[in-house]
Amino acid sequence: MSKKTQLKVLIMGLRSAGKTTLVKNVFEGKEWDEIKNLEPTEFVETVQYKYRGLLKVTIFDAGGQKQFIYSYFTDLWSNKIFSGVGVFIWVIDSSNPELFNEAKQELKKALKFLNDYSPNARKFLIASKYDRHKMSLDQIRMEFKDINLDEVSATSIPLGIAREIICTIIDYSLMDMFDTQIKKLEKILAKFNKNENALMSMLVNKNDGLEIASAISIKKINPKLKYLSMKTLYTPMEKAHSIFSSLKQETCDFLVSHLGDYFIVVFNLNQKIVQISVLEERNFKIASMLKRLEAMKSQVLECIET
Ligand SMILES: Nc1nc2c(ncn2[C@@H]2O[C@H](COP(=O)(O)OP(=O)(O)O)[C@@H](O)[C@H]2O)c(=O)[nH]1
Ligand SMILES: [Mg+2]
Repeated sequence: MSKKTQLKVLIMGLRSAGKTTLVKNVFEGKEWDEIKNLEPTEFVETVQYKYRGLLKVTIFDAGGQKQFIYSYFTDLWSNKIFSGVGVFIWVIDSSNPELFNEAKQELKKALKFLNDYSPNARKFLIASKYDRHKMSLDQIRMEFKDINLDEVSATSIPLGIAREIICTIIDYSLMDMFDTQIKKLEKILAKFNKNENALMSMLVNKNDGLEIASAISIKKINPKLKYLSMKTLYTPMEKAHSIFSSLKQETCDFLVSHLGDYFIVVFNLNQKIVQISVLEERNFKIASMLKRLEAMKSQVLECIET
C-alpha cells in the first residue's frame, strides 16, 4: 500500500490556551470532568493514537511557555517540530483577548517555519473556551483575518463542541486514505443488518469513542452523520453510547439492553473495537446473532488491521 496511513498533527499556542485539554477530549474520549485540571505541558509531548481505529495520528502537543516557544524556532528544534506536518492547529484562548496580539505574533513566526518545512500542511485556528462568551466567532475571525488559514473555528470542552470540530478537520485526511476500507466495513455491517433485521450497526473505536464505520438501514437517520462522533448521533445511538461507556469498565464481551422500542446489542470484537447494533423489538434470537457476530469478527478485524 503506497498511500500514507499516518498523519502528524502539530498543535501550538500560548500557554493555557487549552491545547492539552483538547487533545485528551478528542483523541482519548475524555469528558470535561476528567480533564479540567491538567498540569501544564513541559516542552513537546508526542503521543500516538489510532484515530477512529484506522489512522495513526501522531500529535505534537507543544507546550506554550515562552521559553519553550522560543526553542521551537531554533535550528536545533525547528526541523523536528515543523517537518512532515499534515495538520497544523494553533489554539487561542478566546476568553482572553488581551493575549490575541501576542498569540498572533507567535503564530506568524510558526507559520514561517511551517511553510518552509511542511508547505502542504493545512492550517487551522481554534478559539478555545468559547463557553466563556468573550467574543463572537466572527469577531475572532476579523482579528486574525490577515493571516492565511484554512479555517477559524471555536470550541468548548464543557459545552461538548470540540470533538466534532477537530474530527471534521482530521476526517478530511482520513476519508481519502481509507475510503475502500470503510466501504468494505460498511458492506459487512449492512449484511448483518439485513440478516438480523437491525436498524443500524456501527463499529466504534474504544479509545476515542468515535465511529469507525456504520451501516444504516432506515431513512430516519441522516447518513451525513456517518463520520461524526457517536455523541452527535440520534437518540438510540446516544443511549447505546452510555451503555458502551459503562461497558468499558466491565469485562463482559456481549451485552443486550432493552430501551423503549429498541434493543441495543454491544459486542466486543477485541480490546480496541466494539460493534453496536440497534434492533427493533420483534424477531430477535440471541444465540444465532451471537454466532453471526463471531463469524463476522475476523472479517472486520482483517479489514481494520491491514
Ligand atoms: N472554560 C473552559 N476552560 C477550558 C477549556 N479548555 C481548556 N480549559 C482550561 O484552560 C486551562 C488550560 O488548559 P490546558 O489544556 O492545560 O492548556 P495548554 O497549556 O494549552 O495545554 C485549564 O484550566 C483548562 O481546564 C474550555 O473549552 N472551556
Ligand atoms: Mg498543555
